[in-house]
Formats: sequence, C-alpha cells, structure tokens
Amino acid sequence: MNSLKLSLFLLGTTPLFSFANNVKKDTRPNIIHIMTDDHSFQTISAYGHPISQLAPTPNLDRLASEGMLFTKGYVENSLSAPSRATLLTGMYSHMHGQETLGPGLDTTLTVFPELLQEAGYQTAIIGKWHLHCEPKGFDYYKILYDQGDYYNPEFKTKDTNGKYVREEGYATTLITDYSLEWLDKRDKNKPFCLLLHPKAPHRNWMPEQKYLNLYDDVEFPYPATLFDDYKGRKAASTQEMSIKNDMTWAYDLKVDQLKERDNIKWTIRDWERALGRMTPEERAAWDAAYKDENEELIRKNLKGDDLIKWKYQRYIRDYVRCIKSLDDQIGRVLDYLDKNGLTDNTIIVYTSDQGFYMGEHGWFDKRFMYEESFRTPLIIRYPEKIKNKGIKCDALVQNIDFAPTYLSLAGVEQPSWMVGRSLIDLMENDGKTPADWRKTLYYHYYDYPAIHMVRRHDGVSDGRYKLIHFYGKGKGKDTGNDIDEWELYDTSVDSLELNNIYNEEENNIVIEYLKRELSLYREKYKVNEF
Ligand code: SGN
Ligand code: CA
Repeated sequence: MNSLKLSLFLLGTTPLFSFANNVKKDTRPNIIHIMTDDHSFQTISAYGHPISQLAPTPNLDRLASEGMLFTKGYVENSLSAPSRATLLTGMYSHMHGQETLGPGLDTTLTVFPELLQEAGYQTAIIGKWHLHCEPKGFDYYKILYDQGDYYNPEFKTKDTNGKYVREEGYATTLITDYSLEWLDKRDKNKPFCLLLHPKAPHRNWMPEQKYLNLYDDVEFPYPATLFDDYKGRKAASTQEMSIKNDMTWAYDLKVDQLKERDNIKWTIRDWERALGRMTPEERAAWDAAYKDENEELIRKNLKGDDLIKWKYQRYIRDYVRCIKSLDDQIGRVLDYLDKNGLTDNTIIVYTSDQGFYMGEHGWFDKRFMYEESFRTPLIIRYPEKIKNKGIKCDALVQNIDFAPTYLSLAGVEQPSWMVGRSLIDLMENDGKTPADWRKTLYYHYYDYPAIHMVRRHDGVSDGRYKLIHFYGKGKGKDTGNDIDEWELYDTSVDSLELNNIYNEEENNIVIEYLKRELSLYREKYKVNEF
C-alpha cells in the first residue's frame, strides 16, 4: 500500500494520544462491525414489524435506543460474498469482481482493514468469511468453513495449518466467545477493529438447544403477499425460492419423517450431515422437540394453502429462534463493552450481509431488488457522535459506505477507488440528510443461473420509486427464455411491490428521470453488463 495514500490527522477534539501512567495510549475510536447472515429487518423489534413484536429482540432494541436506527439501509447486491467484498473494499460488485458467490476475493485489492493496520489499529475477523481465500488485513482471524455449521462447527485460524478444526458448541455463542477472548487479549494501548460475523440466521435455521421449543404456541402473522400470483412480474414468477415449492421437508422444514419426498438429493445429504454433527444428547433433544408437531402434520395430511401456512409457521419459528440466540449474544457484547469501559469510545454497527424474505411474495432467500432483500438492518451506536440517542435516520445509505466510515473514524483518507461516503455526517447531523447527500442508489444482481434461479437485474431507487431491469440469456430450465423486462414501483402507494407500473404512460417522466440516473451509474462506474 502506498503510504502517501494515508494521512493521519487529529479527529475533532479527540486527542490521538493520551499519556496516563506514562503509557502512550492511542485514543481513536474502536470499531465493532457485527454483520449477521441473512437477518431481516422484519425480525428486529426496533423496526416494528408484526413478526418481531411476537419475537422481540431486547438487546438490538437497546442498541437502537442508545444509537441510531437507519430506515433506509441497503446493499448493492443482495448476496453474501459480494456484500462481504463490498464491505471490505468500499466498491460495487463489478468493481471488486466478486459479483456472485464464487470465485473468491481478488487478493490484489486493498481492503480497509489493511489501511487500518497501517494506521495503527489491531484488526480481527471472527465468524463467516466466505470469500474463498486467506483473510487479508487481519492480525487475527478465526473463520468458519464456507457457510459454516450451527452445531459444533469448524474454524480455521493462522495457527491451524490451513485446517478447519471442530469446536464444541453453538456457532452463535462460539463466535461471541472468540470475539470477547480476542478483545481480552488485545494490546489495550491501541484501538481495535473487530468484524464479528455470525453464521445465523442463514439457511437452514437450526435453533440452539435451549430455544428448540421457544414460540411453539405463537402463531406468526401471515404476510399479505404469501400467496402472490406474480402478475406483471416475469422474473418473480420463475424463481425457485418459494415456501410452497422449494422448501425441502427435511433440510428446511425439519420433518425428518418425510425426507423421502425431497427430490433435491444434496439437501438430504446436508440435512443428515447437519444432524450428524450433534452430540447424542443434542440429537435426542432435537428429535424430541420436533416429534409431536411433525407427527401431527403427517396425521392431518394438510394440502393447498393450509400446507403453505404450516410450512410458513415452521420456517418463521425456526428463524426467530435463531434470532433469539443472536440477540442474547449482542447483549453479551454490549455488557462486555460496559464492564470494560469501552462503551463511549467504540462505534458498534449492527447490520446483515443482506435482508431476507419472511414469506413476502411467498418466498424465503433474497437476491431480488424488492425491498425485503434490497434493504438490510442497520443500527449504529457511537456516543461520541450520536448525541441524540434513539433517533432514526432516513437517508439512503448502502454497504459501500462502511469502509469510508471506518477509515474516517481512524483519520485515514478515503482512497479514490472507494465509491461510498462516510456515515459520520449523518451521525453528527442528528440523522438529518445533508443537502448534498446521494439522491438515488444503484443495485446489481448477477448470480444466474444459480440456486434459486433469480434472473440478473440492475436498477435504481430514489427511496420512493424503484426502476428495475431484468436482463440476460435464459439457462437451465429457462433455456430459450431470454429476458429484457422493466419494472417500476411507487413504494409510497405500493409498499408490497405488486403493481408494476412501468407500462403506464403517466409515469413516463419518472421513468425518464430514473433511466437517466441508471445510465449515469452505468457510465460513471463502467458497468459493462446490463
Ligand atoms: C446456500 C443456500 C442458499 C443461499 C446461498 C447463498 N443453500 O447455497 O439457500 O441462497 O447459500 O446464501 S444451503 O442449502 O447451502 O443453505 S448467502 O448468504 O451465502 O448469500
Ligand atoms: Ca447472506
């Protein structure tokens, strides 16, 4: 890294060094970036969605009440590996090259933790990495194998000779344990940056032992679009991520008794592998927890909408059980910061690598530019800059903004290749949107053909109107079905995004404006495919 690109300067009134006890202590802020995997804003009670009111998240709510809740936090490509590469580089997917789940991070790129290291920070990543290469820019890492497992997962560190080693415990808890251990061991005279990346609540939503029966008696509300017919939306009609057709009996729904009905064979293999990771005691408790409900389902022989509703309840219950464990662990991190006098000088960011469908449009998974997966949860607590606690910020922010934010906190100049903007301006401004803030967001999804078969698309949103262009050659089951379809939504009157109004003449002015914006993004950032 060219050291000319780095310029350290004193931050506001915060002294860079203090000399208590004759030890030179660097007092720049610490950074904790908690990024979960597939966490929907619908399941954080601070956001107020009906599901979350029945399965509250008190610790995340505490974070929001002591910090700032972003209501318009988005990703630029709703998928894990691209989102993680964007976090690290501050670039759009086509710029860092990690457009899909493969092929792995381009290791010639400079990632923000390297710049922090050069500026005197200690850095660590613990949990999901998913970029198919050795982590770079971290003094310490302890990463999960690929997507990772919920029960007794395997981790790799610099000391395990390239091998992944099985650990005893539940992934969500272990990842917090390792994070707090690293914080204990760190050099207390230097600021730190910790990326704490849980596996949860990624598919296949396996709850912790103590929560296997949590919410058994709760009936979660059904989304208005659970039985969506996809009228006027071609790409939505050809996906393979529906609760009705694509959830497997064993792997997803935990009805081991019906696994012979699953025709995607790898899911049976993965299901048996996941169960096989458990200790005999864990396995016995697991089987006991699901037994009665599974037998009742088989006895009732549900069909049609009733069966979809049953699947929905099973899915949501398992998902929010995983969230309960996550929320507990957030509480542990907050308590640790309090006990160690770190609360005031640490920025703690809670987000997810993307949002997730909780049955909206009949779906699980993500990928589409529709709201539930385009948007991602974002809560920031930073007492130094967020003075008006518990406020909301409605500015359009995106995961390209994290790297610039963290660099600016460390007093490192933002490199020219980063396309985002530091969120500090919003924090200092009580969440109000400055006049020169971005007016639109660019989004681009590439991973097709691939699991869930979501067609490629890019688009722009101004927070109200959303213009999406689905494009590309049909492959696999879509062979011959090339697509070149435009969709437009006015989310102020159609928050469910059911009415594609692209073909209504009265919207021509809006369409013209958004197409111009889209062209500007494609030209300015040299997007070659669309
Ligand atoms: C796995 C999941 C998919 C999921 C992708 C991407 N199947 O392939 O359902 O869409 O990961 O998820 S699983 O059977 O292996 O769970 S991401 O979070 O990594 O983007
Ligand atoms: Ca994810």
